[in-house]
Amino acid sequence: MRLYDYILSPSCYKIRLMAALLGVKLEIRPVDFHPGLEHRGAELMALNPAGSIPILTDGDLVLTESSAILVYLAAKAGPDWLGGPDPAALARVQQWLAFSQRLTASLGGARLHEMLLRDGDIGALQAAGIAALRELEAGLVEQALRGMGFLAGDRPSVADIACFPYVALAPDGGVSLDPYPAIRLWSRRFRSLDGFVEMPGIHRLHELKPEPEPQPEEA
Ligand SMILES: N[C@@H](CCC(=O)N[C@@H](CS)C(=O)NCC(=O)O)C(=O)O
Repeated sequence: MRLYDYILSPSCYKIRLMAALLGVKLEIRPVDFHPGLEHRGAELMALNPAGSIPILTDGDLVLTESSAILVYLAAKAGPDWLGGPDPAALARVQQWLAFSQRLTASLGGARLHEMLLRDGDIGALQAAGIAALRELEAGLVEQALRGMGFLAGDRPSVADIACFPYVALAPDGGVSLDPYPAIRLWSRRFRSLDGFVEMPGIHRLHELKPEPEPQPEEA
């Protein structure tokens, strides 16, 4: 499977993270997103007329939209990540997958504005991002009251992967995560998962590594 990828793209990172957590190997095809705008050139527009990455190809199959790609990888290599058999959990996964696109538009837009000097009303982007973060915080608090640590259950799903990167990178767009304790706990939980991989700006939670065993004194 080949991923058209940009290292600083949170949407592409979702796919790299999912693949790593599933143990799936991807062929990475780097895209010169910035400054080259390669994703808007003829070759990539033929694969995705929407002019966005990630794009995943698997043989003749061409997939666009990060949420669809996450579902594809999970269905192939780790169906537990799809939300399980409970209809409510499955629906909750779909709800958060749809919600994740609001994070992309708001927090992602603010990040592009601040980091790549893209046009846009930064105040409006940040305000929309804050509204989305408040919703996410409320959702995670509700889940905690049900005794669940992730968006659709007591284990992570594609919904968590879809929401996590733009939230973790919110400060790049000038939006602080300080007011959201449930989000920060969820992010810590996520960053300590086995198989977690990093991207620039999102780091593994080293603090949760076990304390080193005391070494016997040298004779
Ligand atoms: N709905 C798309 C959005 C992906 C997205 O926004 N990708 C960014 C890179 S992080 C992009 O390609 N943006 C096009 C542009 O800004 O020119 C998805 O989830 O795959």
